[in-house]
Amino acid sequence: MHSLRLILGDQLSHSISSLADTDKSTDVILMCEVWDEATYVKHHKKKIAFIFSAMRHFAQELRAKGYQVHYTQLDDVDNTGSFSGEVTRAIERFAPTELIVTEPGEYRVLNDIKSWNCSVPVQIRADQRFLCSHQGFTDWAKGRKQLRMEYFYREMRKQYGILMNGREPEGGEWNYDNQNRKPPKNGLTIPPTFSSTPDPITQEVMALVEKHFSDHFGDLEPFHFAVTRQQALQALDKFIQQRLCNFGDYQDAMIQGEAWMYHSHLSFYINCGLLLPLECVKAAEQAYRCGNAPLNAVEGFVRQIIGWREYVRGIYWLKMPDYQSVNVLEAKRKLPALYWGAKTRMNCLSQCVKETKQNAYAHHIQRLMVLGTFALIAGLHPDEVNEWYMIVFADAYQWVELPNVSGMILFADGGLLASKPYAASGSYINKMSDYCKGCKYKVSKKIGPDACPFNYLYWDFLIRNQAKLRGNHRLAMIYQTLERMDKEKILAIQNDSQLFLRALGNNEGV
Ligand code: FAD
Ligand code: DLZ
Ligand code: SF4
Repeated sequence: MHSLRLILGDQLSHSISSLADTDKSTDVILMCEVWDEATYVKHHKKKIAFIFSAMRHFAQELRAKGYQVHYTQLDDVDNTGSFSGEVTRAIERFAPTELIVTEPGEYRVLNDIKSWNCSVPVQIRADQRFLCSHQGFTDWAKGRKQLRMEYFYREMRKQYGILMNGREPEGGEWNYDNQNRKPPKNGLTIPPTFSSTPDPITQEVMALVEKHFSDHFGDLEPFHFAVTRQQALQALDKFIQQRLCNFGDYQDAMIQGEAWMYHSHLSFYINCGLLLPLECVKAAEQAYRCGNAPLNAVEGFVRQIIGWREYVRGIYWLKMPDYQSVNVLEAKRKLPALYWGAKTRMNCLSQCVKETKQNAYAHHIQRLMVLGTFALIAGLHPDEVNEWYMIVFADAYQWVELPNVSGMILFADGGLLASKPYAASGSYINKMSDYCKGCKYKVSKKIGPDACPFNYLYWDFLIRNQAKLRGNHRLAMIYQTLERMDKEKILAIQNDSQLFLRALGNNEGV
């Protein structure tokens, strides 16, 4: 009895369940770069280079540990271009008695695997890198009217004993956001993010990406992501030592030209398996226990990982496949060219898209409150927005991207994930960033040709969706304000919005 073990590009963990109990003398590990995965959406060039380089380094590490690894490179002449094709070829070549794989992160790939007409039995193992199993999440969700992240998060804290003082949360509170989220102040010194120099493996992959994917969005160079576990551990250490202490305070802040702020920039590594979520959380807790980072920062970071990250994955598997077609607000608009870097006078969007193109990264508030809020209030179709988010970020996999986009930013699930839409006028961006200072539009103006488009689109969104949102008790005060607004102002808002959205739709440059 010997097995073939398939390891996917986001399963690069030595502790992955598909590697457990491998007999190194008989079993074969299969890894493959396939055209289908690189092009089912046209991923950012940096994302493809990152995944391929990390895969090749991982294969090298496995070989050094004595595993027999069969690795298909993208331009190998026999490469069939799909997982099923590569698995079929490997089965013919190695004649295993069984195929073993850890469940894929995405529904699309799981469906694909289940449809394979394999000549050997396929064993699909649970992905134990996540802290909450599918069954665990289903049990938690069962019978609840609302699936609020905050309550799920508390369960995770208790279950894993993270930041706990016996049965009580460390410091007496579960959440310290009232101390977080300060606007940016002048003179902050932000430590640079982790940076590595491309080695020959990465250089080879970069040449491959340039050759085959030059028409994909994004800058390939400079490339400085970690591509091995050892480098990813250095990136984690750098965050813990240099940025964690300010993570909470400036979590929501945006500064012109500062793409990385005090965020961790670890999602790429956690999502592809180079880092494990629990080890990141424990490293942060350790920093707190040693007095090297304040509780508000550490709790905030822990919540993102064992709270939000696990929660969105739970929602994804609970609600797929229907979740990928939700569109409760019936948004219809196509994605405008400015998301691909077309010139816009809106400085906030221009900055966030520019940084995304350079880095295959934008931090959470840029994704949520600039790129996301605009997509919501401009009424962009969820399919268009989901595809864009899948393409442009190096950490994007559907299990995490879809709930954040359709649930968190677009309210397309009708409030399953967020209790109200994250719609906002320009004043939020003005409070949390210095973008408005360099903008052609005036954030203080509500209507007129030089008024900030977020200002009138915000009200227009509420007016357009009144029938669906009026009953949301968290929007009650806003709708009362709208009811008191004089008719002329409402007409001016609608008129400006129409003109703006028409120009946006025609890609006329707004
Ligand atoms: P930090 O701010 O340092 O946070 C620490 C970690 O917490 C992250 O590395 C990540 O693992 C986790 N995390 C934080 N927020 C979330 C969240 N909302 N959902 C899940 N995990 C979270 N994250 C992805 O990993 N892939 C995506 O494709 C993705 N798409 C997003 C789309 C939208 C519209 C929004 C609003 C958020 C999205 N996020 C996504 C969540 C979040 O923005 C990123 O995880 C984060 O910006 C990554 O940067 P970081 O590692 O510096 O995170
Ligand atoms: C993101 C990605 C890309 C671009 N290419 C590959 C690939 O060629 N081979 C591979 O095994 N994985 C790749 N990945 C990651 C997969 O998309 C990821 O494993 C699935 O989405 C998980 O469901
Ligand atoms: Fe963005 Fe409006 Fe500020 Fe310009 S004025 S940067 S469009 S929020």
